[in-house]
Amino acid sequence: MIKIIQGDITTLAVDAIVNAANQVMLGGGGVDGAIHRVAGYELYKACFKVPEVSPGVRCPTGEARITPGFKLPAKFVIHTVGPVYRDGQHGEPEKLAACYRNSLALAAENGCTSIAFPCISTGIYGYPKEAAAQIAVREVREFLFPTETQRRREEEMEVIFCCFSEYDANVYRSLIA
Ligand code: AR6
Repeated sequence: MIKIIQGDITTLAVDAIVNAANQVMLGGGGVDGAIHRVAGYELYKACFKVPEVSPGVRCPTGEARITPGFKLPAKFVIHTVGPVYRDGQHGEPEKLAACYRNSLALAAENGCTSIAFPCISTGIYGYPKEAAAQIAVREVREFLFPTETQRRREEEMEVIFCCFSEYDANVYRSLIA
């Protein structure tokens, strides 16, 4: 099931909320800052323990890592790193799609039956909202209702697009009639 809500992702009592993090994974502005503030210092410590894959990089762009949610109502935080938008010709769509795919896979691996996404990359990283939403919806649909032989996840996973603004929520509503 796909749901669109407008609100603050840190208030959602779901199995996993997704964080639009950066490669260092130690907090930042935007939704990342909000998640760390509510989750508390334990989240910082858990992120710090995530091994670096190269100096200063705990999560490369497009990949995802999981931690507990600590003081959040959500059980887990899935940290993913969206692409910084340049012109759309530098692999940004593929990287953004990978964020959704890898986050959904990690949620499923960890037994989650509900997951909420913010509008990854569309804040500080500057990804155009409509284009980003199209990718988000396409990837979630592909995960929930695959066309080929893969398992349908429709009944196993509730996916929430948690939009901070009414504008963003309307962008998603226009894609999910
Ligand atoms: N709940 C839901 N959505 C939110 C919240 C919230 N509490 N707060 C902001 N948003 P951004 P990015 C929305 O900038 O573009 C950080 O510094 C916001 O309105 O948080 O992927 C990281 O550390 C927008 O729609 O993430 C990285 O360095 C969306 O979340 C960098 O920003 C994403 O905006 C990542 O930039």
